[in-house]
Amino acid sequence: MTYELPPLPYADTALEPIYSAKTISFHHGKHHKAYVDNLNKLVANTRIDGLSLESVIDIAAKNAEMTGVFNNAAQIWNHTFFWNSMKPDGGGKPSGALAKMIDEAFGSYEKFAEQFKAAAVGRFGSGWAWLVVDGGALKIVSTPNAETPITKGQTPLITVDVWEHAYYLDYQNRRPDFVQAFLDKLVNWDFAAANLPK
Ligand code: MN3
Repeated sequence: MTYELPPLPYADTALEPIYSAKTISFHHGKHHKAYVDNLNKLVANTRIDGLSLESVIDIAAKNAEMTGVFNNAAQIWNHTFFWNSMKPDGGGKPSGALAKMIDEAFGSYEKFAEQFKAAAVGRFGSGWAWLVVDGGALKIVSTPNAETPITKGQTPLITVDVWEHAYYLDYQNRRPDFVQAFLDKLVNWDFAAANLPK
């Protein structure tokens, strides 16, 4: 098997009670793992088997007949990025250079949070909300299904998964409550700062 499920960057209980071990066990252990298992099956004995995940995503994004490969590879990448976008005792306002960039781009942290939440809640069906750097500027974007900013020349800083499987066990249909909790108590600004283009 070429591609492996990356381990979580913390224990499965580390985000309790905001994000339960039960949700993580399904989300990482079943959903994320299924994308890995599917990709391994799809690329077995093909010319792209063994390429980096980013290369597979890039090639598949440009080939209409590779939708299945794209969906599974991009979902692996997006989920790994999502796990790293959270940490125990995370959330709240960032500090340092990132805080200054957010103030400059959005007016204030509060305005950023409002727009990020609107992007996450407003994504119809399944997808993702992201804070990205695009052409040197911070932007909030949302992508449907497996789509990912890395195929659009954007540099992701953080993401929140708004597929129902990401929050249903803990928040049922209350996506806005999940996104608010993500911003207030989970988001890992150290990871976001480390992703800023040098
Ligand atoms: Mn998910």
